[in-house]
Amino acid sequence: MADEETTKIKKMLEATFEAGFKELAKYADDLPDYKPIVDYFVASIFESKVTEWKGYKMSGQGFSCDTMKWVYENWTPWKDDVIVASFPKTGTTWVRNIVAHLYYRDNKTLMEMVKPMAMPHIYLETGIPLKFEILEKLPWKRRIFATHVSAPLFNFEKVKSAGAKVIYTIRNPKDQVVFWYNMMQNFPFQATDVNAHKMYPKDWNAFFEAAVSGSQLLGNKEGDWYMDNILSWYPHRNDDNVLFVIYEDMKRDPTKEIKRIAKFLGTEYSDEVLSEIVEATSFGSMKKNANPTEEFVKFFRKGEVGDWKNHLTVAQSERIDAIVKEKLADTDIEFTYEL
Ligand code: PPS
Repeated sequence: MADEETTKIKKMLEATFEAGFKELAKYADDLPDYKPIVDYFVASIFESKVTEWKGYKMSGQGFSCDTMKWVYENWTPWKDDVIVASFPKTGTTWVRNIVAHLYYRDNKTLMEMVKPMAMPHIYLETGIPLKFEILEKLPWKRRIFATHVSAPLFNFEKVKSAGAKVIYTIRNPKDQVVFWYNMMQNFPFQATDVNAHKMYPKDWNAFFEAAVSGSQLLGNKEGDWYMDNILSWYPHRNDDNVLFVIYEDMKRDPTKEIKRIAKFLGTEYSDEVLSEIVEATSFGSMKKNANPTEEFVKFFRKGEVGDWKNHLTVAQSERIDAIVKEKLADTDIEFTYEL
């Protein structure tokens, strides 16, 4: 990427993240200086740095094993905080938005705070720990976070004893890899960022290979892919404070699934209100309401089930079938590849 273009994007990202902080600062009296978070985050998007903890690795885009280790050891959630756990691109943002509507719909201020509560705050493992100091000063009683890490990096005991809840989302891996490819094409990696180019090649076939062979470091062990992330969370599926949600089920019957989430959170609403929430969290509404970072990476792409048929070769599709069969043999998970 040319220097001029890099500087332009850098400035745009800095301005976007700073604007998010300024927006949040309206709701708190004395926010600490947030510049170090912005600087860290922007640098990490442009030049990925591999971090490692317990044999699990993360690389760039604001994600850091150092931050996750800090979270594991030092951060305690609040009662009824929700953490949406997922492998990337499986419905995290949709579920976070549903929870936001269920939790905040009667409070205008909290609803306003949802949009700036975006990157670099939302993932437990993004940014630097200073962000938690900032979030603690804001006037919400229940927060909504996300995480992409494998379960061993997540402090279940602490989360449970604090009374916080976890929603784990699952989506069929063929649509997942297609979305992931499309989004990563919009990332402004530097030509010198060898690591990022190895993990996210421009060529579709090479990208597919990097994904399924576990070369992308997203809080996993090298060689582990999406199925290993599922396997790590699967033993917790029946924990009292954990709910598994399936993207394709939400597409098939959003009212039913939103009702299930509402019940899990203890926030039951009338059918009329639920249908308002279904509408407010539909793909069309969320796309219209996208924040600047989401617009930048063209985040709301299609939101469909089965788009993989336009991208995967027969061999690639069969490769995923074989991995799923091998890895998930001892689970009751069955993916839905078309509706
Ligand atoms: S991330 O970056 O990991 O948080 O991505 P994630 O939110 O998990 O997944 C992004 C995909 O979810 C789609 N999406 C939705 N689909 C249907 N309805 C709603 N409301 C919705 N919101 C987000 C988003 O468009 C990405 O999928 P694709 O298929 O690429 O469009």
